[in-house]
Amino acid sequence: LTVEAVRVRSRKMDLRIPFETSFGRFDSLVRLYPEITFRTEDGRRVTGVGECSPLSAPWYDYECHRSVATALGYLVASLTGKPVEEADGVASGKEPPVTDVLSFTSRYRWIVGHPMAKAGMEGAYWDGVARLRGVSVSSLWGGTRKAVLTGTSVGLEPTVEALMDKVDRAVREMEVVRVKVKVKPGRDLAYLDAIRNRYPDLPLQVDANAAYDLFDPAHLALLKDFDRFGLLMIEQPGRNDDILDHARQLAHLSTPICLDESILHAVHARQAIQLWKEHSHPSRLVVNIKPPRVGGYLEAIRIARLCCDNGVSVWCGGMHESALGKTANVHFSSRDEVDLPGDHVSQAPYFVRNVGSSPEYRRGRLTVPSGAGWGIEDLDLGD
Ligand code: OSB
Ligand code: MG
Repeated sequence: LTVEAVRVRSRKMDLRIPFETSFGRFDSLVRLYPEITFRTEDGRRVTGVGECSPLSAPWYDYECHRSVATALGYLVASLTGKPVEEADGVASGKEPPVTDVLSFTSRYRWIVGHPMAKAGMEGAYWDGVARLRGVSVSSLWGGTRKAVLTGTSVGLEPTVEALMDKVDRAVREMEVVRVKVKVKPGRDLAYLDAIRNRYPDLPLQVDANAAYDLFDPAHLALLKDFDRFGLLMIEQPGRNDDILDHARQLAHLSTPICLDESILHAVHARQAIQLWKEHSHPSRLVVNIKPPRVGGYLEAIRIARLCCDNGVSVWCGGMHESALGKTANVHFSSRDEVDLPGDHVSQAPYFVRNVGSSPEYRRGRLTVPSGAGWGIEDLDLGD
């Protein structure tokens, strides 16, 4: 199998409704799509496409669409014209096809960081290999689920009424199986009170995107107060680069802590599990696995297995991917370690114009596409 050509297309995509989190508010995003043309020994050609889904400025982490474009330049140069090992053997059961993809990713392993650029490129590899075999990426990865559960992520709103409007829609119209709301200090307790008053039993969780200071007594008191809302988890309350203090400073909370920004690879996951064993309990740790954040799908699968083996729940978060990236997340979520609902759908279809259809959605469940590759029949990336 040879990488014959790689090209990258990018599209600026307008969001239907602006999204606000503790780090900022945005109404459009640039998505980059690496496309690889592979040639087989017997002269067959197949193409695969992946998606890079950074934000437009380094809000969430250091990556943004400009840094991804720069990193992709190095990735393309490292891959072009080079042979990669022919994949031998489809994943069976729980085993991801590790050896096959390693010969591909090893070409660009020298590049430090830039996980979102790498994840998009690796996505193109998986799509291509799955197409070559005429199977879905989910089956290549050993996915077992035919459908995956989904919740939605509701952004910050300036008033309680505006937030309740969004929550009402998520529960009554979309019928998602759980709701996640963004929080930050001062925009938390009153909002959660309102949601719980109307929906006492709704599976509910919050995401702070690092907005709380784990050494500020007032912030710690707020987080402790969240316990009375019976939340599924508090996602990333503290700073990105501090797993240790998430474990130590929040051990007295009964609400599980979910790490998003803090987990960039399996080593971080192993360290988090170790710290929760020492200071708390693994059942009070949750990991939000985003393939873009961890540099690709193989690393995502590694983290999922590690967590599962240690009694840590995992789910698949989102980066406001377009239909391609979301579909890739759905394929990943079909593995049985992924035991909690993901952030796969939004209030209005995210983008004014998307690049293809999303997986079939009904009442909180998305069907895992069964066609070859990602299985998106009407994908249209333009030129
Ligand atoms: O922290 O999970 C996050 C969106 C962009 C960047 C970070 C996050 C999010 C979301 C929405 O919460 C996820 C989605 O609906 O794609
Ligand atoms: Mg998050």
